[in-house]
Amino acid sequence: MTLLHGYWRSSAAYRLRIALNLKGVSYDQLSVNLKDGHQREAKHKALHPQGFVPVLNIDGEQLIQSPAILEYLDERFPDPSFLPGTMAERARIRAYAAVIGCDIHPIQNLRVLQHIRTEYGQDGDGVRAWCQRWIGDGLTALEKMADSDGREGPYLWGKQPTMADIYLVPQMYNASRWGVDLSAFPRLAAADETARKHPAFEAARPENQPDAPEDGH
Ligand SMILES: N[C@@H](CCC(=O)N[C@@H](CS)C(=O)NCC(=O)O)C(=O)O
Repeated sequence: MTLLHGYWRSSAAYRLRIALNLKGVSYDQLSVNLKDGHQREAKHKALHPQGFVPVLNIDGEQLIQSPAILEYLDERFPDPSFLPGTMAERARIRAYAAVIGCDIHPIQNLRVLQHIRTEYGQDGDGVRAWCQRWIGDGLTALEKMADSDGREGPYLWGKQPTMADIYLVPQMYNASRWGVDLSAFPRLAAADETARKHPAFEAARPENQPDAPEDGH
């Protein structure tokens, strides 16, 4: 049995839902309520020492860290490939993913935002300004990358979804949540819109998850 320990609004869990759907792997979900702090409970920390989601149980293994899990899934189920093309092209697709996964997402993490509130006295506006600043910075760089690559699309890298889209769509969702003006990123917005219509991405959307609250908050 494949079991995803995640949370409806977690970007990193969202990546894995998209990936599992693209690979046609069926899975059950176990919700770890981040809002109520269940990720910090001993039971969850026994699975993930950082107290994060996602965790994936697959093939009798227990995997953590979405970048590592995405690579595992791509090696285990090679078709369709998340990293098509030459070595240099694959490195470029990984670079798109890394801008989001290494540089944008970690500083929007719940525990970081909570720390900014409690230790640095920021209110909702302060936290929002932080998110907008750093998400905007990262997306500006990504838009420039997409522009200089000049790929035809309709996905971020080409005709099929790749690792770049798996990272992009959850990050764009998160950016909207923080009120980032996405019209400043036309290439990213177009790729995001295309990908969100794909059934694998559609089924992975936060609001379509069993643990999503009815009021969407
Ligand atoms: N690098 C990790 C990051 C995982 C991560 O940041 N998870 C967030 C949700 S998207 C989390 O569990 N946050 C809990 C917290 O900050 O307390 C991965 O990609 O798996």
